[in-house]
Amino acid sequence: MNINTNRPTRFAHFGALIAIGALAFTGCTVVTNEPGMQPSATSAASVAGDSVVVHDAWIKAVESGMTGAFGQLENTGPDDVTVVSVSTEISHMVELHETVETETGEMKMRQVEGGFDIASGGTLVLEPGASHIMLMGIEQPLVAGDVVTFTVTFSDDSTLEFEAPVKDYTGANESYDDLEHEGMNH
Ligand SMILES: [Cu+2]
Repeated sequence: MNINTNRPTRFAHFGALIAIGALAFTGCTVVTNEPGMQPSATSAASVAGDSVVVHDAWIKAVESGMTGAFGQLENTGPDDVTVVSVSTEISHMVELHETVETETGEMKMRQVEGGFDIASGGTLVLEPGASHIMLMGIEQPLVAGDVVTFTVTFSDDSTLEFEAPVKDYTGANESYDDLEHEGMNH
C-alpha cells in the first residue's frame, strides 16, 4: 500500500561496499573495517519519509470542487517529523487543514500553520470534522473505487507516497461541505 520513494541509506551502503572493493584491488596495504563494523553512512539521521507509515487512507467521493483526504500517519522513527505539504495529480490546490471551534460554537477549518507535527512514536489522525488534507478545484468526478496517489513532503525534504481509495461518505453528524473556510471570511 505504501510506496516509499526514499532509499538513501541503501544506496549509501552499496556505495561503501564498492569503495572497499576498489581499494582491495589496488594492492596497497589497506586497513579494512573489522567485520560487523557499520559504514558511517548508515548512522545518519533518520529520514522522515522512511519513518512514517500511512494507515487507512481514503478520500471522499465528490462530483467536483472540494473534498478531503483522511487516514492515520504513524511516525515509527526516532525523530519528530513535520508534514509541510501534500500533492496529488487530481488537485493543484491542496492544503493542510485543521478544524477549530469559534467563540460562537461554529466549526471552521483553516490552514494549519507550519504543517502537521508528528512526534516520534505518535500518530497524526486525519478525519472528517478534524484535521484533514483539503483538496480544492477538483474538475473530474471522484467515484468510489477510484484510487488517488498522494505525495507527502516533510520538513527535511524527504517524501512519502501513498494511495487512497475513494469512498462515499455520508456521516450523519458531519456537514463537511458546510464548513466555512476561515480565510474566505476575512
Ligand atoms: Cu478543509
